[in-house]
Amino acid sequence: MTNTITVTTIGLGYIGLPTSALIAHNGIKVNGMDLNAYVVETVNRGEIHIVEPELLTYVKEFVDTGFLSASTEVKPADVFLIVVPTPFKGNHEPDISFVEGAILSIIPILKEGDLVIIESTSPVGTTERIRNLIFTKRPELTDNVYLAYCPERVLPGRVMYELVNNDRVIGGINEVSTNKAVEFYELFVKGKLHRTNARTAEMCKLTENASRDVQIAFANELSLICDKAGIDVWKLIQLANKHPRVNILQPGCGVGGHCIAVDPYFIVSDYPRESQMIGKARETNNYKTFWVAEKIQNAKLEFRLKHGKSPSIAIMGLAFKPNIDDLRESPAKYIAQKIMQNANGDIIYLVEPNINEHQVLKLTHYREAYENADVVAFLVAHDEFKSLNHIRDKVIMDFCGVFKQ
Ligand code: SAJ
Repeated sequence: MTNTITVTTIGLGYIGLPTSALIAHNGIKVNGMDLNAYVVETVNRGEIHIVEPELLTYVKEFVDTGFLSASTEVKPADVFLIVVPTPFKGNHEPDISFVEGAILSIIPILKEGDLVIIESTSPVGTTERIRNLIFTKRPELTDNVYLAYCPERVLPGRVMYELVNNDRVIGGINEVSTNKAVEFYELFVKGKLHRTNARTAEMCKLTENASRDVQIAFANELSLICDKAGIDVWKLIQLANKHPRVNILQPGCGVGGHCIAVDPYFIVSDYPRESQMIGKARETNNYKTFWVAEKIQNAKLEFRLKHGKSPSIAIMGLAFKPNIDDLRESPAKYIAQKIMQNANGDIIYLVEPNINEHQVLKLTHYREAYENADVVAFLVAHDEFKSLNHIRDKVIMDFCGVFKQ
């Protein structure tokens, strides 16, 4: 495959825009399509609508040089990359309507020899369904259009580096499709490209995140056991991990984000009988969030019994994981909301050092909240919190290992 090909990306979000910018950086003309006119206008001005280090520099440079452009309509191209969200409906069933919508929009402009790649996280069998959809609507293209699944696996905050350097798993609907997709990724990926079939590639993405979910659930389950048994879970895990073949992850206040707490349901909803452990891990990690909220409520009641007044409470951390500002799907934010709902006029300090100002939530500086509150609940192990000294006369609830040795 040569750099004279053109690419259309559908979806200019957290993955679609960085991927488009990177492809443009390799001298390939890319048009990104997004239904959101604001996103399209922003990109065409050489600006970005998401927070991701280095991305702005790429977008600005390649919009200026004409290699990257955006539009609200799909443009004909040689390669189509589908990078739209796959949320779930009620009942935790995957919703692939955005992927189907994207495919329906390109079917009329597909031509012989085109390559279509789905990157969106998808339930097993999606690529085969998409193949049937394309070849039913355009039977003359049967076996003349190539189709493959290639999941992204980048970590927000490191996207521009990981898009280039991570290994990729690529599975076509047939061998020739796999090979065409590999040739395409070779143009901009330095990591290894691993060939497989579409079903395995789809399951691989789900497996990666389900595996992490199960491992975190194990750590969270240990934290519940240790709380009852009077054992310091952080010390326990540290000691158990001294075994050369044991590597336990860290407990926290639940699992958040848009991937690990979502993707396992894509397996459970299609294979409910078989996926007992994967389903249970989801339950355990969700339960941990409820448990933390209950613990804080109980600490509040105990304080009231002991001191005859309600405590002020500091909620330390709102993001879904340490050292980021992303509050979406955050267990800590859910816990904060629960505590606020039951506040009855009590003072609650909300702390998130990675956010200066929030439109709805009133935030307090972490040092001020820590010094003033009677009960301090650490929900996210942000670096800032690690510099605080343990104060004896406070009720300190460390749910994320800020003070672990
Ligand atoms: N967490 C713990 N304990 C741990 C590690 C994480 O409680 O020991 C919690 C975090 O606090 C957070 C959640 O898990 O709430 C998820 O955080 P994460 O850093 O594990 O993952 P994400 O959601 O930011 O990104 C994941 C990554 N997948 C894996 O590590 C297997 C990333 O590579 C994927 O690209 C991304 O999901 C995705 O898009 O699927």
